[in-house]
Amino acid sequence: MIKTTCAYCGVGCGVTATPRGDGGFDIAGDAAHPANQGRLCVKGSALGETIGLEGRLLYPMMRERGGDGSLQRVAWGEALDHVADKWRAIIDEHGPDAVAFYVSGQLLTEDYYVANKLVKGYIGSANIDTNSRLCMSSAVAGHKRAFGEDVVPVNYEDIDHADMVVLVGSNLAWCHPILFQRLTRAKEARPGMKIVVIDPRRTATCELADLHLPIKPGTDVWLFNGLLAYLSRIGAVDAAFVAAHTNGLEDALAAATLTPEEVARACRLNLQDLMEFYESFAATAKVITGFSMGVNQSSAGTDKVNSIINCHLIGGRIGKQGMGPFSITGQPNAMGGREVGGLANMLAAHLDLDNAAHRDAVQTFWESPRIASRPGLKAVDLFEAIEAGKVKAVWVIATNPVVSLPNADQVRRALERCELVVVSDVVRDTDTNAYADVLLPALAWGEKDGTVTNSERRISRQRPFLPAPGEARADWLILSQFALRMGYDGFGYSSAAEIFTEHARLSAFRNGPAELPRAFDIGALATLGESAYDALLPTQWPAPASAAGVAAHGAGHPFADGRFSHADGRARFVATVPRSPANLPDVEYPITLNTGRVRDHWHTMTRTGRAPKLADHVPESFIDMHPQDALLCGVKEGELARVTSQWGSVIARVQHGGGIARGSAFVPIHWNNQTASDARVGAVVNPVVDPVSGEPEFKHTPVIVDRFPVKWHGFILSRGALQLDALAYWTKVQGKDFQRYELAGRNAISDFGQWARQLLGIEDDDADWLEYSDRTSGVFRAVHLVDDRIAQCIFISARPDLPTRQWLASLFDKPLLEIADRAALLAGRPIAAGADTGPTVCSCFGVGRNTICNAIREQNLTTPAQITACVKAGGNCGSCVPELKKLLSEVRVEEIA
Ligand SMILES: Nc1nc2c(c(=O)[nH]1)N[C@H]1C(S)=C(S)[C@@H](COP(=O)(O)OP(=O)(O)OC[C@H]3O[C@@H](n4cnc5c(=O)[nH]c(N)nc54)[C@H](O)[C@@H]3O)O[C@H]1N2
Ligand SMILES: Nc1nc2c(c(=O)[nH]1)N[C@H]1C(S)=C(S)[C@@H](COP(=O)(O)OP(=O)(O)OC[C@H]3O[C@@H](n4cnc5c(=O)[nH]c(N)nc54)[C@H](O)[C@@H]3O)O[C@H]1N2
Ligand code: SF4
Ligand SMILES: [Mo]
Repeated sequence: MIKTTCAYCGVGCGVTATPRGDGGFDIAGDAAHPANQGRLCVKGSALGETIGLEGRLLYPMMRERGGDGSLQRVAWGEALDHVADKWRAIIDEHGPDAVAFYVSGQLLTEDYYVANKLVKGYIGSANIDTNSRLCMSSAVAGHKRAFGEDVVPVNYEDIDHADMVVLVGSNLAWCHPILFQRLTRAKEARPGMKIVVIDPRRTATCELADLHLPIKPGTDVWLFNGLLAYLSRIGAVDAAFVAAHTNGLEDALAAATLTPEEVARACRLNLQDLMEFYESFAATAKVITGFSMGVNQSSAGTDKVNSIINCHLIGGRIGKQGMGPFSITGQPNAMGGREVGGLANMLAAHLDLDNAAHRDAVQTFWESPRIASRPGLKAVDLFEAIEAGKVKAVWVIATNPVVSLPNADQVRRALERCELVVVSDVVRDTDTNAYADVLLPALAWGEKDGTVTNSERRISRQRPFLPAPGEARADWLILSQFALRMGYDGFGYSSAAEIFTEHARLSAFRNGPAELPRAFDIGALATLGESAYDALLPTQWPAPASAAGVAAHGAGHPFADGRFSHADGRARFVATVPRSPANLPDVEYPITLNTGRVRDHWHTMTRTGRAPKLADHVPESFIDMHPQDALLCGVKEGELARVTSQWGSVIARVQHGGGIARGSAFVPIHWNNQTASDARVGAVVNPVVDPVSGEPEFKHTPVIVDRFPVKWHGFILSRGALQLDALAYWTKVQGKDFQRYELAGRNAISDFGQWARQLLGIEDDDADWLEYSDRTSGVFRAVHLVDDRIAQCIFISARPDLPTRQWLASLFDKPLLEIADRAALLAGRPIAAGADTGPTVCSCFGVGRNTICNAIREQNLTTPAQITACVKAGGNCGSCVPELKKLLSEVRVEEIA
């Protein structure tokens, strides 16, 4: 059994991988890991389904020059020589700022450290930015302004002690499920604990809330300025703390003059609810304010962060048990990236680019020939500079910018134009890889070896339990081998441990009270040998080398003594003047598009997209909007809509989730050209960024929603993959033993049978093929059998009222199709009662909505635990429990009605 850390979110759960004997691994939660104590959410539980080699990038590839432009397999030496030659030539001719790296919070700390050392210390530019710019950069900037250093001053354990938890712009139930479960348990143990959710949508997280404030998008600064003013007015101030440990309260208050009435109006909130929030906050000492992308991803993101921190500083609610402003990080190593200075405006080890003493410290430590002296380009600016031809070579590592950046069609244009695009990835086909001149195969989760840091500053090991496949290499090794070809010394690493200890040494370098003091100090880990590194237990920083520091591992709170990292030791209140999102809806684009995540998918789906267990919860991209807005736009639930902004457009299926206010709509971020014909929502998103952090305003783009008229709707389940690009609309998910495609077309079909056989790639006239066709109603159903087993089936209808896919999916498991199944297939509905289980709610046990609702009705169930006892749903990872609660109340409402 190998202990490692989950590949996904910033909770950083410990995972065990136990070989099964059939080549597979059983993945379970690590009971000894402090982040999760043995629990895993649905994505973590399905990790075992994502480690197969199908679709993996296994060899270096280069685009053939002169030939047909396709990617051809090459040897590592040839690929790296080519990249180094071009890189050197471009630097020689145009200077070091003409090349750039765009990396990721999914790199291990060791990979990240090497990339930053290479760029900032050897190439001598700071043109290395990361997808954390899209994610955490506003939190980083807010922390630096307030504390003088990017430090998250909260531990998970604080949740167990808090009397109030405020979640701002965080869908914790879906995005950090294990933390959400911890919060749920804390609330169960102490029901008096108050939970407030501040989110324009009524998300699954709201199921746990005592109070949901459906804030008008983008107005959080008004809300927290109003809170600051209120706390000051009623005297809910820790005057001693403010006097001894902070600066700037007067200025912050001067910018926060609104009355609660004015705030309620600006934020479109009910005054009573607003006062309930303000009064509870004022009356509670132990408050945690957790915030995530609804705060960071805004053109006022940094101010949102500081307006929250201000409210903690005024009452001294920081640095002590059960309280503090808590930036909940997204990616598994968002925090490690910050430690190594992953952003274009940072240096390694929490040192600053724009400080000569800091630059000297880093350069001296590295013994490097150069050190970057001015910030590099931030992500959005970087891709603009590429399109403008100013940056001529870019190396993208562990991120998929053609999907995930705003104005994503611009990113495509930039990469098309760029002289040299190098991409290191683990899968062969992504929307970004399509633009690569050189593709380099990296080791994936389960193969790679190193460390990640989670949201509570805890460093954990990711350990390999699978052999390196094909010729894939560790990202740090690829970069080191490139560096050696560039003639740089300082990259002769032979293991991840060597890199980690160098990083740990740098964190302690000149890190004393009289030198360049910073809270980030892991000097205690600087002397780990290979075996101690291998055995490293999850360790929280600060972890300085001094005995006292070691003793304090994981126990303390940063800033517990009231000393912050600014030169004068004081925290800063920041005056935050409220301002509206940069692009507001208007007559042409009347609806505000909000984007974010769904429970069972991770980003661009390169990994979660492979797990059948994760496929059914949300099988297709959608646009969630208010029924009245839908009516005005002329679109109907279940039909397709085109969502268009000034920047681009996508197609999505209309849905009324019930949780969205008028004037807003929500589209998930996950679908892209690999999984759908036209669902890459990044193309729609405006490229406006926060002026301080450079983080894009992903949550706020004015759009118009129109009908996407089609003549027919349909779906296919097929054991083999199909090429459907000719259709107006398709989207696919991975089922167990089949691919599921949803389809729609704009052309009338004259001969269904012939058309369908062609679409499914059936050439054999004698194929075992059953079909039913009703031309007048536009209904067509057909099934293709091979050896009496179902191989493919296709269902078409003029309306989107197609039979349930869950029942058909179950037929793929059968060793042979019985007569009843064949009849049912052609009839388009299951013969057996209860076979239509409805859309999946519990992914672990594949339990559908109909099954759960029937059980609630028939057995009079009233709690999620009873549902679990009855139909298993919720009994494994618990990620669906908020949805079970919602179904319980829906059935209750139905019964009352
Ligand atoms: N299942 C799943 N989990 C994930 C990920 C994933 O892809 N899938 N990704 C991980 C990563 S990298 C990240 S960064 C995190 C993100 O985790 P979260 O930030 O929790 O997730 P999001 O869905 O991006 O956005 C959170 C909420 O912000 C709300 N919001 C939008 N505008 C505003 C506003 O103006 N004010 C306020 N207060 N709220 C607003 C949205 O309605 C949304 O519900 O999740 C991590 N965990
Ligand atoms: N509209 C909108 N856009 C958003 C957001 C939003 O809320 N709305 N959220 C933003 C946020 S917070 C984030 S974090 C980003 C995420 O966006 P991305 O980083 O673009 O998304 P991923 O799918 O995680 O991309 C990771 C890539 O790295 C590859 N990979 C995985 N492991 C490794 C490895 O070890 N080595 C290498 N070399 N490659 C690897 C994967 O196959 C995949 O292609 O999206 C951002 N974009
Ligand atoms: S909460 Fe889920 S996705 Fe996040 S680290 Fe834990 S198991 Fe992985
Ligand atoms: Mo993120």
